[in-house]
Amino acid sequence: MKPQRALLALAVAASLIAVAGCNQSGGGTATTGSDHANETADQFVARVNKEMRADYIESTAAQWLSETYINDDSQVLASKANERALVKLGEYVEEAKRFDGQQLSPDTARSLQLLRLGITVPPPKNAEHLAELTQLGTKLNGEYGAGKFCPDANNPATCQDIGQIEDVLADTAHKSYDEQLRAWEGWHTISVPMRQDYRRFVELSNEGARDQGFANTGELWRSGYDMKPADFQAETDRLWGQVKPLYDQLQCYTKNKLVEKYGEQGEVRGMIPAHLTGNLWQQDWSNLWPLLQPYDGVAKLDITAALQKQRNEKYVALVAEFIKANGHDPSANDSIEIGRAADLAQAKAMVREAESFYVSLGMPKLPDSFWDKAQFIQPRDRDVVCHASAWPMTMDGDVRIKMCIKPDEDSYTTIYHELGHVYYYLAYQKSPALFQNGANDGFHEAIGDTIVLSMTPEYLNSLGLVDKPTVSNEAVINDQMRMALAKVSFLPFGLMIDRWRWGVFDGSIKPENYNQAWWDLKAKYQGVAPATARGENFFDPGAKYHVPGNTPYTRYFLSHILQFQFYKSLCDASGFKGPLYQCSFFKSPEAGQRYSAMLAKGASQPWQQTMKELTGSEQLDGSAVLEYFAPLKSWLETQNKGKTCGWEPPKGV
Ligand code: X8Z
Ligand code: ZN
Repeated sequence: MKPQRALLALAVAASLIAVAGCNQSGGGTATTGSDHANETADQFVARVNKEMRADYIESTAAQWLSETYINDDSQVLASKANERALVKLGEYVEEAKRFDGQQLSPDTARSLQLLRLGITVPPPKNAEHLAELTQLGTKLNGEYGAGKFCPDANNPATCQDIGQIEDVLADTAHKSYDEQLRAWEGWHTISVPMRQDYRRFVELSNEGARDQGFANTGELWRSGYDMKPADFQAETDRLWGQVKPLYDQLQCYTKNKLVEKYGEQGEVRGMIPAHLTGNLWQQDWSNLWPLLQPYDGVAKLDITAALQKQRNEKYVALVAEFIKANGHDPSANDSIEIGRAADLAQAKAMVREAESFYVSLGMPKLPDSFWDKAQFIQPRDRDVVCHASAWPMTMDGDVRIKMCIKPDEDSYTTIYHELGHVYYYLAYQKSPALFQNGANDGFHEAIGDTIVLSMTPEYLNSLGLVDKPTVSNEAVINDQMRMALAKVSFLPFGLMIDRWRWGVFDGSIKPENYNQAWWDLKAKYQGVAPATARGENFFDPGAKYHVPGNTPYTRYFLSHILQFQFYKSLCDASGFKGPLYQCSFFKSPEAGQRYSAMLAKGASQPWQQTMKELTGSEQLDGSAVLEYFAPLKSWLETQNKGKTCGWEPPKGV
């Protein structure tokens, strides 16, 4: 997702553009600055807030359609709506310049700052270039959503979409090295045609950034953190330095396990082969559980098996109902329909469970419109962007998620993640439009994940998803490993994507080196490498949603630090005493109150202040991550003793 600048950004979802509101309704032309030449700064901000709220509805609706019905027509509508929104945003930014140097109230000053910095795609002043930019953005996003690997180009029946490919990769226990490689390489064919469009997109976006007074788009993205862009970059380096020793232990343990299983093929010069982590991008290694589980036979943590069982029980019940109503067995077609009804019921039940967690903290139930309008499962009759997102459609209660939920652990935790965005939207929906955003974008990403950290074995057991937890050191290590495979593996990935994009935007990575630079960064940060040559005939960055979707990514790195800080504070608020990793603040109204108070602030003040109110500190700090994983870290160190760790870093990065 991309939740975010609600107004400035098509919130969430996928927008290529951080949009700010679009044209006036009623057929009038866009209001120009000259009509409002006598406005004070306060009046200007009040008008912008009002217009954004009104205009936002149209561009978001177009965006929603273009992602839930990918076709040429919906793409025209989405690009046009984004174009109008960006024209308007550019006008606001121009108009706001007349208040430069004036004495302003803190709220007005902050609003003007957010107006300028809350843009994801900066609009070029050249109208043709702006139109081209929005068209390319929509096209890239749609290409990713519709992406399929067709082993036999002449036979559409052989095509596999991302969901099918992910299912192959997820089954690390049963799929062979070659099967995994084929699936991984297959998905990376979808982005080959994006390369030229992406290159042009970068040129146009940079033109917009320069027109808005920034050196390039990357600098604009780094400017949204209430500190100097260079300081922000240094801050991310500092945080990575804090947690890298933990990651290195996990990387070493994983690599050696892969070598045990696959022999020489289990590593590439000390690095993990990119197709062997159970994940297309090596950002979450949960699917390597069968290989990496520390202690077999200690209480099972197989959430996926439990969810699949629930889904199958629903299917069986629906078949029985069908037979009772019709007096005969379902036909093949009926069975497909019944299967889909079971999928939908299961998906909604999973969302209900996540909702219950939030409600247990004192937050509201989701509105009826959510249940009517969200996309829960993948439609059968059209292409959609399956990548999960959460949407504040109207800034006034019509909140939705868009997912292709499957009965598995990944979907399950992603639902909790998406509802974090949704509850943020609901908490700040009464605020002025310009403040309807996260304290920073990392906060938005961290809300639901903080709750995922509260999914202890006890919590999962209370839902009937895992066995009754046993109390032992083995159980602790197993549980820590389960969390680390999702959270620790992610850390360097969260950093490297924008290290690549910042380089692309500032020109230090040239189009002719796009792929090389990508793999150099993956080697440097993650210690992963492709098993086969990935020359410049490929465009592997485009196979990761957020590149064609143009969603800044450092937010997720921040979130993976922040969520542990939030979790620690909410555990404290709930009165929990004990080792951090054992805490769940489920059913704690005290924690809920603290959390809700933070959410309601939105972007109305610098994030450091919001952070202080929740955690007592203004600093991002990786020490909560280290505190949480302390038992696992020493266990890994023991396991890795005498083993070969480390990898040969690429030259020149
Ligand atoms: O994109 C997402 C969410 C939507 S904001 C599903 N995430 C990142 C990803 O999938 O790459 C969540 C974790 C990282
Ligand atoms: Zn998100």
